[in-house]
Amino acid sequence: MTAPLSNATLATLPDAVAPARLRPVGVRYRHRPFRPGRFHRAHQAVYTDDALALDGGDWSISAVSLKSPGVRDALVPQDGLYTLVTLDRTIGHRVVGSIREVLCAPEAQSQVLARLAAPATRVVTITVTEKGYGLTASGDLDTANADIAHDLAHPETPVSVIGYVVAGLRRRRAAGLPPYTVISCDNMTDNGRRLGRATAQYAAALDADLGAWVCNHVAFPSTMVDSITPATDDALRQRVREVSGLADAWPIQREVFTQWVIEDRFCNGRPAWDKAGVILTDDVGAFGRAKLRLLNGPHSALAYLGSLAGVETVAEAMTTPALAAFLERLMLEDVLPTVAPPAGYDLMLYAQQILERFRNPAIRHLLAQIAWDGSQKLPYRLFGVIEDRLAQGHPIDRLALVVAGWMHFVRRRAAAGTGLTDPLAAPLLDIGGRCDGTADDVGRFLALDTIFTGPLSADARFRAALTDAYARLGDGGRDAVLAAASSL
Ligand code: CS2
Repeated sequence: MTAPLSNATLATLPDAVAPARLRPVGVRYRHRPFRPGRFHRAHQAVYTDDALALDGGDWSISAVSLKSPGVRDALVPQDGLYTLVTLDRTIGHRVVGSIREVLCAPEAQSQVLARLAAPATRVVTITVTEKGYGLTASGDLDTANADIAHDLAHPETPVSVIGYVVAGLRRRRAAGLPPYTVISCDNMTDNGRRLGRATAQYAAALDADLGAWVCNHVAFPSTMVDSITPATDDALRQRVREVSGLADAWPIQREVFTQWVIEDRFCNGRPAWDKAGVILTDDVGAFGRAKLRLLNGPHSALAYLGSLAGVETVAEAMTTPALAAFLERLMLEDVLPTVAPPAGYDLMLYAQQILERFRNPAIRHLLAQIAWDGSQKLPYRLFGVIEDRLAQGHPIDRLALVVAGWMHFVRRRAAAGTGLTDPLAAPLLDIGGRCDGTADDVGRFLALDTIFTGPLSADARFRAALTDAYARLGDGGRDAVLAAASSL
């Protein structure tokens, strides 16, 4: 039997796998991420590992998952160690050692709250995906969200991420301790500002003074995070076992490219992330918008149109001429003119690099993975672009084809009975089940005011373009989709 990866077996790792820096026992817990899932371990934990290797310091990560015990069960026996595999022309392997503790909140609530209240905890990073915050489409606290409603009624036994953050802050304030910095690492426009506002709203609903303290003392820097990170599969586990000679229950794979831009606003110190390549800046908004619009929006376009066309991965979609050419036109002609370049950026080069990353043949990034949570992703990724193009009087045919592609995707999933991974799966499948392939379908979707809010939903040009695009996609099968993509 292959021995498991752990502190005890680290020394047996071959040279090809850079061993993690061994840290002294008793290190203080200063950095605490929520949801130490795939992306946290591919990204923030690696930057932190690099910062520790380059700068020393006594930071380390105490990781909390809010729902499932899976990561804890995999990583605790491995002393928090795991293998990162980077996929490009050459494949890289390294063991990451910045995670010192993994807690599963539902089973260790008092421990999690104690960690949050500990003086040594100084930064909290959050990766819970768009749906995990409990925000309305306009970015306020969604008091109708079941977890938020629960926490407002039971603030000392929270279940939501905002509930935990505020329970920790409340204890710190009562103890006269400084707050921690709270860093959202999810793909939302102005993620820090949104999180800060919703957190302050939640805190104020519990206690007006606490709300004011959160507003005045807690830093919520906005961020842009980027690294394409396909889900872990058995092939990856097998590869790691072969290369390292050790069994890793949950290795992580990602592309070599990685980027983290953080607004330079911390209220209680930070690891030396700048030494590890993190960009600290006063204006992260431009970076975030460029990435959301030029990478995530096109990703979602491939996810829906590609899935309808029977394509499985991003790289495969990029070798399907009709889809690749459509994507390039969408990015360069529709999206790029709406993006204000971050300082020093050549947007054309940035877009070309993204296309190159999508073509990376070493990565099997499943379109089905990107297609998850469309109701949460599309508004951030595409609706702003559509609004901007309409405001400038430009056609939105290609952009509308993507939204119509998502509608067909939902309709076909409902018809096939294969379900949908989306917090709004129930209402979406209900609508999908009532679709009859006519122009009325578009109206059925547009009636969903949890997604289609604001001026766009009432814009007759948007409705007309969607209706046209929906018809263009015909039955939503491969031939119709490729023909539609080629026609625009
Ligand atoms: C993707 C992103 O799954 C998705 O929706 O668009 O996770 C994307 O891979 C990352 O944002 C890249 O940084």
